[in-house]
Amino acid sequence: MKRYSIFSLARNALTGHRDWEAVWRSPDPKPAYDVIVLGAGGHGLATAYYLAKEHGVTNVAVLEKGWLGGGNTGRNTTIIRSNYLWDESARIYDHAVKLWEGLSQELNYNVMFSQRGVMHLAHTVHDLQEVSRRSHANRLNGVDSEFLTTEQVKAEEPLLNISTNARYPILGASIQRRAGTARHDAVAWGYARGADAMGIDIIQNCEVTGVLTEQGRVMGVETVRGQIKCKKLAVVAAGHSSVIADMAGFRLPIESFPLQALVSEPVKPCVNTVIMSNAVHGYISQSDKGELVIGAGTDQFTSYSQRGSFHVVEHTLQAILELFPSFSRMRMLRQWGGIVDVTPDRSPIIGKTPVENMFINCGWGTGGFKATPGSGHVFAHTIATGEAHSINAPFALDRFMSGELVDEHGAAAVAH
Ligand code: FAD
Ligand code: PYC
Repeated sequence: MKRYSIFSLARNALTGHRDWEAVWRSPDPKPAYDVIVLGAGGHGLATAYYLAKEHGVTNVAVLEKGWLGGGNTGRNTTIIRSNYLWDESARIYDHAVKLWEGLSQELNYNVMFSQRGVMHLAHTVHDLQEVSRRSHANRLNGVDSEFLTTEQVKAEEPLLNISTNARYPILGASIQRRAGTARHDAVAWGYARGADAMGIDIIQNCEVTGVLTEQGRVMGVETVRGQIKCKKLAVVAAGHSSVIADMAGFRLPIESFPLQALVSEPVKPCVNTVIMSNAVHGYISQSDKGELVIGAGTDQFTSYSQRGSFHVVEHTLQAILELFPSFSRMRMLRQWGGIVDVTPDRSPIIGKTPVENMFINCGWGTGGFKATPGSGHVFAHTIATGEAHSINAPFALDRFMSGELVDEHGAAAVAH
């Protein structure tokens, strides 16, 4: 890898960056690959990276209809935590947190993982019961969690309104201190650079328009750049997963909804942790640039629009102002939406499909960013060996036939 001095950075800035070496190649597709990964979000790129790194599978193409990281990976609010209720979830999300802890070193790329803590506020007796039940369950699974009183919450976040006259007074909170945030784009870029360096072809502007099958087995894909054959196909298309499944002739228990977020103008550091509240229905953190990063639940209607409805933004800001009245004069800078793929039990689907050698990783809904490294890691194992890793075995598609659901509605923390 070429290194640049401060002088060459300045020279490049003044000459239109003409001499900069691209961080990854932009190859033409080959006629055939051992594995095609469909979707260059964080999960797809991590899958490709671990296929090469841990399984020596390098004859791989990652096909992306837009630009890499331009889907939910580049649109999310970057909250990372592993405080889910059930053992199965604790295992997969904490596997991811452990990988996050070493990811900047692993990729030699600063993903800005910041373990600033994630708080879940409790405003009612029911909230207190839910938060403490989950906290106990977390600790039994080796996932750190503490309970905070109202005063301890205030000490963490001095700007929070703890008045007992509030519509939803703050009665306490749980906090996971190993949880936090990371830089979303950097995760995609770090994995892309690492995968490319091991020989994987990342092909952007290459939409998959059809799945080729013969006698129930995947043979390749039809794309806007022609047909590409493959021995194995790994679909990691988030909000478009059911569109791809439809191309291959099967249905997924997935609904796609817009999920929105917004950021304020930058201000000096004033929010220390990530604060989530199910009762008022909003969450907030502060980026390293100083912007307040704000979001809430999904829109009510299924859609493939990456914008979302205006009243959801209004509702979200009302919720944030209940928690932080002093933000009432902040100005909002940007708002956007992504398309999230929601399963009936709010847990992901990772594993085989009814089509032989076609694998799927989807259904992360509003909460898959946090799982990116862990998801890619176990999915690569599943693709390379043809068998589920013990961590992703409970998340097979057939749980919707057997009824062995992993119900994480409560821990999803964002209503959907
Ligand atoms: P994506 O990044 O969406 O990647 C899928 C890729 O597939 C896309 O790039 C898409 O263009 C490509 N694709 C689709 N169809 C085709 C096709 N036919 N051909 C080729 N390519 C195709 N999660 C958290 O853990 N914490 C959060 O704080 C959080 N906040 C969120 C806030 C918002 C506003 C949104 C929208 C989501 C949030 N999420 C959060 C969820 C998280 O963003 C996703 O679960 C996660 O990023 C999914 O990653 P992915 O790689 O599977 O999907
Ligand atoms: O899963 O923690 C989460 C989350 C926060 C915001 C959106 N998703």
